[in-house]
Amino acid sequence: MTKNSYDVVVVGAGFAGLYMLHNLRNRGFSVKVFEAGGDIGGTWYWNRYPGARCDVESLEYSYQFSDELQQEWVWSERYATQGEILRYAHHVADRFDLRRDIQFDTHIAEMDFDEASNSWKTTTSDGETVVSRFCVMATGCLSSTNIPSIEGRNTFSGGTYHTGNWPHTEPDFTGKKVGIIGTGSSGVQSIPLIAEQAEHLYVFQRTPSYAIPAYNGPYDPEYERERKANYKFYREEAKNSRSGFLLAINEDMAMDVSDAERQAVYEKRWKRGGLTFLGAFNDLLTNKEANDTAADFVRGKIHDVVDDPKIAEKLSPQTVVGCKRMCVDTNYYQTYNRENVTLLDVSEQPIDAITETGIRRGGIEIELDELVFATGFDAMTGALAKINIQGRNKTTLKEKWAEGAKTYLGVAISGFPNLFIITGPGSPSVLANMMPAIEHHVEWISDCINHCRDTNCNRVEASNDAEEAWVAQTNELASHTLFPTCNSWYLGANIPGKPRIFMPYLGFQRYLAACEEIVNEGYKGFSLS
Ligand code: N01
Repeated sequence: MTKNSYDVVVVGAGFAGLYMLHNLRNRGFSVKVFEAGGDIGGTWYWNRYPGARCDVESLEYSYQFSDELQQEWVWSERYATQGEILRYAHHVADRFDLRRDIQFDTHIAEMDFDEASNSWKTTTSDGETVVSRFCVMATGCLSSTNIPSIEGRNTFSGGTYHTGNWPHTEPDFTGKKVGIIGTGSSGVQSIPLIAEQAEHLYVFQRTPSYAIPAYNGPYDPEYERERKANYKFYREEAKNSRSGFLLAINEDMAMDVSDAERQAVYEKRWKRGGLTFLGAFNDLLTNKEANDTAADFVRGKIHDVVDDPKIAEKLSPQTVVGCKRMCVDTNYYQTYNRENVTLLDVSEQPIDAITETGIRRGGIEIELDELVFATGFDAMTGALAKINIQGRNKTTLKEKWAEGAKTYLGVAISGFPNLFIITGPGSPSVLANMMPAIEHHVEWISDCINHCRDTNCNRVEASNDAEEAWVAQTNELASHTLFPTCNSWYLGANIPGKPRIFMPYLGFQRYLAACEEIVNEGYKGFSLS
């Protein structure tokens, strides 16, 4: 007979689910992990589009819970490819013998809390049920793909793809007319490579992105040796930062220095490449005047690279830099100098419809053989919303979050006892380096479950008051920044009808301190019974 009762059920076998399993298992808990994909890896299992890479440096985008692991794994490049990151995930799963507790190709349909027994019943879409005292949602922040409802969407007769659900057999675009909708990070990474293969690539851009060159390349062995020798120091430094990675934020204010000094700082950051550009000055995300100087600098770089000034202008964002996540690119702007690439501005002239043979825009049909959606995700809440989660008093999470996601610490939800989320809305998650953010949550949740076992408690639940105060604080922190000024997925603004509420908690170090304090004060804001 199959076992159907566990201490903990974990949903998702990406980096969060894998470490959750390992950590709980080490503490003697019985754990069952369900994964919708055919294998481990989460984001890196699904996002296998051409050019998919991490925009955080490899030596930082990796687990630190095992020193042997971090010493033995050798990253080949500054920014690892999707394939290399997935190989790393496989190495972790093999090293810690994780697969035996993971059930693949399994979607979770329903989760119901039973108040009498203080346990959850989890039901798969095949009708299999398991019971557990605790559930941990490791379902990811960017895992529920968004395909916009453009008229005629399902009538296209060629191949259609979403970057976040890319086929395992690589499509061959050779000799094909390809259309791509979307110019966020996924579009920016895939467009240069698709353009190299396709006969012609049509890019449908609604809002241009700011992209900073990656200057990717192999790691200098000496740099890697030094980093690894001092990993403890660098990991601590990152924890004591705003974002969980080594952005090296310049404490100067942009408007306190001369124009020439400012330009020199931007130039230096630009030459280093990557997201550290945003750390050029301390006030880039709080002072619009300061931000404008960074925006002007990037726009100038776009004009330097793109031959046709009209195309350069269309590619130049007018929004706040960093308000949407910046992209890290390789040859993105250069791609628009190719003769087989056409940029179509759909903010000026929207798409009328997708047709059987292409895309109609302004009454003119652009014939396509293949269509790629690089249109992003229903971020942070989308994957949870797909599961019918029913807490106390038969209230569903969908009902609870109808006006916007509310959590305590981004980890727990009032009315949903014994349920935890890894990197949920209300935690730094997507505005931090995901790996330390995940590890911190896993360890915090595991400590909490362990504490419950030690103190014979059967139910852990966030109080409504603590949750309200946390949501207010999350919004308050965002209100002092420029983040709420654009229609980003951080606000849910990319999904029609989604309540507009700033979801990530700003400040990694501040967040870690808050979580620690809550534990030190006897799990303040939680009731344990
Ligand atoms: O998605 P996005 P993404 N008609 O939401 C456009 C992470 N990530 O998959 O801005 C026309 O950023 C939309 O236009 P607009 C990273 O955190 C990381 O690219 O809404 N266009 C936008 O251009 C990132 O931020 C890496 O006007 C439509 C695009 O689609 C996050 O994932 C790599 C449209 C969506 O951009 C999401 O990135 C990849 C419509 N109806 C992703 N609807 C790394 O490097 C949407 N768009 C680690």
